[in-house]
Amino acid sequence: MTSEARTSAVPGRAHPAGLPALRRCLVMGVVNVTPDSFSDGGAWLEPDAAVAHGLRLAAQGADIVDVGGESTRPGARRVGEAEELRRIGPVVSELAAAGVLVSVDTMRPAVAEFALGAGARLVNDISGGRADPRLPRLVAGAGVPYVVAHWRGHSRDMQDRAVYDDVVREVRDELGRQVDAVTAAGVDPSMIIVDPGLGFAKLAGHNWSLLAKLGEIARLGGGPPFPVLVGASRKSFLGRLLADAEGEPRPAAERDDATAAVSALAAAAGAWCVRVHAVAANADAVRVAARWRDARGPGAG
Ligand code: PMM
Repeated sequence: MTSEARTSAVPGRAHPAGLPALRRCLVMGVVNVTPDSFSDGGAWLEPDAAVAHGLRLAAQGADIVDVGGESTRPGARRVGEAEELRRIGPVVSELAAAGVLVSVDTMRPAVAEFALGAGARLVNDISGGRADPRLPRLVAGAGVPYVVAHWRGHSRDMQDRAVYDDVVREVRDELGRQVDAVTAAGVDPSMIIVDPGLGFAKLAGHNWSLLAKLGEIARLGGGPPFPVLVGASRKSFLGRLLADAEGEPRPAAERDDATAAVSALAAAAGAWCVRVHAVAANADAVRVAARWRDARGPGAG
């Protein structure tokens, strides 16, 4: 047993049942089975390529592999349910059969239901229960962990909704109401993971403000803090930060070092999981952060 493979949770932090309880931030590797995702669209559209990629991410240290069949990049139109199912079906089935801990990235009950039946163990709903209220009911019935992200509307026009006076307070309040709604639908609060939804109805400055206040995002309602998932990987606010002298944003494929820096900082601040495209560097980053937290002692982050 390695020093991190203990069953005890990080003190004061919840670990949803059925997911690894490690003394470090988890790493979720991304497999987008889409032609049009902003960072890796088209790369894993063929089922065999997607499965091979998921297995590679697991071998590189992904604790969870997140499989999605619908792009949510700003401006994206929705894909049909049958097409989403066709994309993710064989990939979820084969990865789960190979022993990978699979999550399904979907807003659709039928897609989640298929994926759970095929062995997925976590539902990642970027709409946090808002796109289809039947999804939280399905998750409640299945008794699986549920990622509830802050969300204001579908990708097509979501950036028109990126208007805040105080982004941390408003995201916290709105996410709190989303959590109330999914618990009212029957989801056990101990199975909820919250997510600030970076880039979803948020401009660059909003994302930075939320990252700087992850602890506040975790504390919704009066109970213990919720585990927080952070999805910063390759997002455009990193490209903008690293723009060249002409102001041209750094391309998505060249944002992995910056992503690992965010992962280290988020994990040191107490994030429960980072969702990333390039697993190896981020798996190292969360281990650095865990050691950093240990050295700082109790009460850190
Ligand atoms: N971001 C994307 C997709 N799914 N899920 C969660 N929980 N959090 C996120 O921030 C998130 C997500 C968009 O990124 P991608 O197109 O590179 O997958």
